[in-house]
Amino acid sequence: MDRWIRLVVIMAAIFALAPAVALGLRSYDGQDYSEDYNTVHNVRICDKESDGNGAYAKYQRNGSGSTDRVNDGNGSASGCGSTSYGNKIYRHEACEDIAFYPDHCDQGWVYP
Ligand SMILES: [Ca+2]
Ligand SMILES: [Ca+2]
Repeated sequence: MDRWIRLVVIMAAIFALAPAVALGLRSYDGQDYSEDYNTVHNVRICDKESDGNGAYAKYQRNGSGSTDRVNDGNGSASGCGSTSYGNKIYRHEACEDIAFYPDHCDQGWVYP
């Protein structure tokens, strides 16, 4: 196949996938991730590593200058920690709490 046609096909496939990605934007810290849901009104934090470091998400809501935090209360056991419903989430990021060291946030802020 001509390489330009191949490129167009690949680009079309990427655009076709875009709406599904926009439903919940994730910020990863290793395998742990924060994710918005409920049309960007909530954030969940999912601890996916049995590393003893508690995963949490930092987030800000539209109309609020403050940064809040939600923990995955049961660590890497199944189930995620979630915020309550509120103003739309402006940005969020997944981090983990590391004893005696600065906390760790791989990917940084995402803006749903
Ligand atoms: Ca972790
Ligand atoms: Ca959990």
